[in-house]
Amino acid sequence: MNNRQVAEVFENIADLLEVKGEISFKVRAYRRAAQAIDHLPQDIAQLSREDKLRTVPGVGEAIARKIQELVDTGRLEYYEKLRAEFPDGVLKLMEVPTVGPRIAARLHKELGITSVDALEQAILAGQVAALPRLGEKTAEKILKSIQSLRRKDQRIPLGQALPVVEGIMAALRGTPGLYTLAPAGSLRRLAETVGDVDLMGTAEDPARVLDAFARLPLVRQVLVQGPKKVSVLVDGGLQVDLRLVEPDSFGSLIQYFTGSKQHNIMLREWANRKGLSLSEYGITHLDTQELEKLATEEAFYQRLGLQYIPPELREGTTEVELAEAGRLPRLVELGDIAGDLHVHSNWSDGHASLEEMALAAQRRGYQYVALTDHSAGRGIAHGLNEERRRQQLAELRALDQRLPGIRILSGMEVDIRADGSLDCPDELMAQSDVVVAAVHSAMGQDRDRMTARVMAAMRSPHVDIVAHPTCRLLGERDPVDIDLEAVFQAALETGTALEINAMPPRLDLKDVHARRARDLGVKLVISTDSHSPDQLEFMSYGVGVARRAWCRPEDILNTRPLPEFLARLRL
Ligand code: DGT
Ligand code: CA
Ligand code: CA
Repeated sequence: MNNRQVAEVFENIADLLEVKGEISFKVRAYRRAAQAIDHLPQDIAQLSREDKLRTVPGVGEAIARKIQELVDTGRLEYYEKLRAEFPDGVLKLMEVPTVGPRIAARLHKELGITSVDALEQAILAGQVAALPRLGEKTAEKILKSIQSLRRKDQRIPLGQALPVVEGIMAALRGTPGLYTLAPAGSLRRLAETVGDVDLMGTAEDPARVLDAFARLPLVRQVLVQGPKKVSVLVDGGLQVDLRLVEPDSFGSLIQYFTGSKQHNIMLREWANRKGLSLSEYGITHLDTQELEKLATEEAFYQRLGLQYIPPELREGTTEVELAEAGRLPRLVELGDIAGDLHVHSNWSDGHASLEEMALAAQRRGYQYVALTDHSAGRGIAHGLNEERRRQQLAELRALDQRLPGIRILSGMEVDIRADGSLDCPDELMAQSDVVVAAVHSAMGQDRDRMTARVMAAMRSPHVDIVAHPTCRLLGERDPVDIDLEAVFQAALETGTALEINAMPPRLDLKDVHARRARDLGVKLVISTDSHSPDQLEFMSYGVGVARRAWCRPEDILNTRPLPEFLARLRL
């Protein structure tokens, strides 16, 4: 157990004792110990093994014994017993930010409330406001924080949140006296969904900027307005917080609020061991208690003696240790992408001509693009039969001759039928530069059949890439049941590449799966699956997934120049 985890147990004990109405010095003792452990420069487990726990301020005989039990066994009998005295819901009540132990205790004792739902009902029925010394205002505040907690459960796909945030930033950019404005939180880390949006900034006149923000036309409701921070709900239900600070501490602010929480915890523990304590205000030197402010995030990480850690890597895995060793990878960037390998035209279910799609790719500066209309089996997608494919191929070749500076590859998206066969004659696939295979039907198959089905397609010598391998649609359709580990092995054996589909509702492979595939050495491509010219822009979402998967340019096949790309695709 690490220091944070041990500290958390003692915080919970203090909370529960307070709910129980225990004498306050006992509660305070646990809180003080939790605090001390949380800010301890040394490893608590180590101190316990060396029998030096009593050197920690606030740790007496009784707490020392509890720490020892906790780090030796991973559990604490006293804590388990204490927890058993309360229905689970009471601890849950305290997850509502405005409900502390004292209020939780009263809600439990005086109204018999043991769940957040019941609390909401009681507030709406006026029971909470009627409690002595609680009142209308507190009840209202609690209700608001319950609602905000609920909204956080309904996470919004990045593809919906990002355009809204870009709109807000563009609208605010001209505000007089605004110096900097930047997103933080999960949005900046390009997580696939966001709970809420955290914007950070600096301004000459914060009040004026916060006012302008609260008055934006898309703001539906102002939740909280203070001198440094405003929280609003915008159309579509997204919560957006804007926080402003002095320019000299912007670096620590944006670092803190970019998170992730796990990254911050890991970083804080690491810093504690160096005698430093981190917060949104800066870096505090524990020996002198002196606070050092940081204007930029680069300076923040540099001051800690770490390589700059890109936001996409800040998930609390191995990024801190690798940054310390100077071994973070150079992550793939949008500018590294040399071509798009999954693009549709109005020959199948796309909305634009081959030429319009090719021109859009050319405008993006790509060296190549594969036009991959559907094969005939895709009835609904108006797939190409042999005759139409021949006509389309002629047009593709003419286009390739005509357009300078970009190579138009002739591709197909071939359907993987329920039995694992491909819905396209071998000779048509053989004439294609790039064959993308994908599942579009019978998605309810069990794991064994689905896995065998995709692996069968990978064994075809014509299939170069498996597109959107799990078929999930964020918030709409669960991934198919498939053994990805087996698929990765098959990809290695057959040399088939797997796609990171960049369509915002797909992002498939997703970050953690793409990272695993990358670690195994599976070939990866990033493609947009565009059905209109503007959708080629989705490439940035796919690059975001690849970055979260720790991919370097060399891990992504379509960063390679054309000859190398074609050679490696066929390997
Ligand atoms: P979200 O909004 O659920 O998609 O995820 P985030 O990561 O944006 O989380 P959010 O909005 O609750 O907080 C923004 C950042 O603030 C978070 O990534 C790290 C930091 N933060 C928030 N609460 C805590 C905390 O209790 N401890 C630490 N160390 N950092 C926190
Ligand atoms: Ca957030
Ligand atoms: Ca937030």
